[in-house]
Amino acid sequence: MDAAKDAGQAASDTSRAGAKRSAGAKSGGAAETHAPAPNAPQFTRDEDLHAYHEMLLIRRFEEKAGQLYGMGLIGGFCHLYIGQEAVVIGMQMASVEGDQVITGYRDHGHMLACGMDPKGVMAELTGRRGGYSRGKGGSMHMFSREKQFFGGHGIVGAQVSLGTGLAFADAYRKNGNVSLTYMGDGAANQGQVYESFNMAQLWKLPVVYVIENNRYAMGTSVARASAQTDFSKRGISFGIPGEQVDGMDVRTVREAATRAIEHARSGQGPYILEMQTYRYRGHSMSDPAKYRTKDEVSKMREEHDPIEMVRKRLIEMHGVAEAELKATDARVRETVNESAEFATHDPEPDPAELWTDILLEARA
Ligand SMILES: Cc1ncc(C[n+]2csc(CCOP(=O)(O)OP(=O)(O)O)c2C)c(N)n1
Ligand SMILES: [Mg+2]
Repeated sequence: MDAAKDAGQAASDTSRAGAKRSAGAKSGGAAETHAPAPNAPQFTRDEDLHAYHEMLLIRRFEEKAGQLYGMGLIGGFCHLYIGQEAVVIGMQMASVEGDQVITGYRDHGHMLACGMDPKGVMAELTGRRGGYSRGKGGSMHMFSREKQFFGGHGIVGAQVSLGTGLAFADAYRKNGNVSLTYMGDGAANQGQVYESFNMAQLWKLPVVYVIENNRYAMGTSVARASAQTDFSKRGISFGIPGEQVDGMDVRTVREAATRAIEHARSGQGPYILEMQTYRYRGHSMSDPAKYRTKDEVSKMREEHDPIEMVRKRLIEMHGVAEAELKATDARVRETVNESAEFATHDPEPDPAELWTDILLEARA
């Protein structure tokens, strides 16, 4: 991938602060997450600039998607990733080309992080021909074999068995790739997750299970829905190692991801990373948000925003001028505006396309 990514891998074997191993980890209630990592590993200037750009692209893209939805230009469901950007960017900074990504329906950030074209993603949201699924899939159903992104899945937990299958294929083909299989805290209570854990450990499959614990599954808090709220322990009965990670700090994410991916790639089997994160927006665009206080949300935004943390570091530690960061923001906004422009002017699919892409003819 790019230079910053390579640099990121080289600099990854620093301290292990910020990640709590499951063996010694306290049972994590929602309230005790997000203490800033005391000795977080440091990023170089280039790594921080890279992380800043990548997270900002997701943030601005999602803000624009929210606007287009409000204008009635996006139909169906739309789940925004705002607040969780450090998770997917930190993971991608530790992965290499060929590693696969699969996730649920809160997926636009993962697509952008994999390098998919913002125009194609936005045009899929608005249901246009130039969208990744030719305008017929929408927010939850986009894929890119070229970028090794395998969706986009609306059935909670369904992607976990598929991601395990990707890892099975990697092991079978001995291609050295790792499957990065994401799920939410709610999905982590699904039965098929544990069938997948069992097979993955039994066959030592190269898969990293990333549990994005944003504290809620729709309107239900982790504490109300989960008997074991420390998700890093969910693999214990199978002997799968796990860690709780500050998922708001891209540095701790990248560090834990490096360790987990190395474990999986070297043939030692699956690894679980519980990313303690937070979503700022509602579950989907139609969420009355009565299950949490406004104070809770603003406290997270003000004290733990993943992008603001990097911005501050760039200015205070790396001596980057504010003007340079503003210029980055302007470039990102331009990219996003171009994608929105395309997504609102590209034609809709021809009605005859209703009958195409439904069944795949088997190859002889
Ligand atoms: C099998 C199944 N059950 C229920 C639903 C309805 N549903 C959609 S999203 C969701 C909550 C999942 O929350 P979580 O896994 O924490 O992911 P998050 O939305 O927080 O990213 C539920 C119950 C579904 N889509 N599929
Ligand atoms: Mg959740």
